[in-house]
Amino acid sequence: MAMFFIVAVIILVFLIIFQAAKASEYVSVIKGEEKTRKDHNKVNGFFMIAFLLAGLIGVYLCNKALYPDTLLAHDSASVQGEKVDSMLWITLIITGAVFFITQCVLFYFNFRYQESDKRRAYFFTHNNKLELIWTVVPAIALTVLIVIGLRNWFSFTGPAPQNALQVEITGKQFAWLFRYPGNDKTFGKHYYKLIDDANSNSLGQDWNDSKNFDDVVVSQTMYAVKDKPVHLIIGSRDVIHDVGLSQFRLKMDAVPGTPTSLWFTPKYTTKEMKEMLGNPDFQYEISCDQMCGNGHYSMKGVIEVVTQSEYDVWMAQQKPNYYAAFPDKDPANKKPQMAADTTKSTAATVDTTAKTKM
Ligand SMILES: [Cu+2]
Repeated sequence: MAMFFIVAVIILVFLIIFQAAKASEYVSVIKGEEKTRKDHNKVNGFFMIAFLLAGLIGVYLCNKALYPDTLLAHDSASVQGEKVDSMLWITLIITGAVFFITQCVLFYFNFRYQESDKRRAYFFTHNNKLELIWTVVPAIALTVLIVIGLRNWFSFTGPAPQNALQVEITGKQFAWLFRYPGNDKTFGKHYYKLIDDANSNSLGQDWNDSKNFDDVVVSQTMYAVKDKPVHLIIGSRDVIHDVGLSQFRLKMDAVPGTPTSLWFTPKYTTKEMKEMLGNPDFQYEISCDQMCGNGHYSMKGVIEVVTQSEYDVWMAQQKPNYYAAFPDKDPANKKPQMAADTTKSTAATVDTTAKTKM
């Protein structure tokens, strides 16, 4: 029933518009074409000003309503992200000013210089000076923006500081895997043909390389330290993914076969962010920013930013992936074995003693 009314209303609105247009056509025939056009010009001129005002008020209201949901409402969570924010602000200020001026002039001129019997339009063909100005000024502005952007880009993607925490991050359909280099601070070799999920080798670590023996592999959540640079070495197991770090204002493609890298310094721990935002569920999120398949939406990773001492406690609890692939090499698995042997021998001794007594 409701649907019927909606369709009926739509048809009625069309009929009214059609009839109004027809009526205005008859009026123009009676009054004369020229007079009607002049009247319409005046009305349209006022509409231009009304549209300008309504548009500017609309832009202001939309901004006011949606701004809290944008990233700019919160401070960047990384030192490098501050530079990204400042670039965004500079771009917004320049383009915003140009938008405001050109839109005001566009609509005001339509109103101010509408057709009039008192003046004739000036026929303007070409002006080299004007062409030069409106080419050179935007070119200089864009060059400045691009130079600032490139300087920042080369800094984030260039060599990381010496003390940086190294983390290798690998995207796969549909999860993130993180590898820490262990005590030797060196990642072991890995090769895609060695990938074997069934035998705890999701990154294809080469077990002939002893540097792999202490490498720690975790999934879903990676740990980073506040105020300590993190160097991400990014790769992919299958298709192109993208490490999206919105709170840190950075992102980088994860490309199979071509490692990319990025480094940044977290400014706040996860706990501090929870308090600052008043959101107990806050998490630093790694979103996949590249459409990578039907599970793309679920490819969420988490970065837990903690203090150095909390990180040390967490790292001490992690086991190298080598022990997951070869449990018999794990010293923790050997101890119970030895304990069992001791119990057995004690039992045997008791047995012998018992026999002797008999
Ligand atoms: Cu993805």
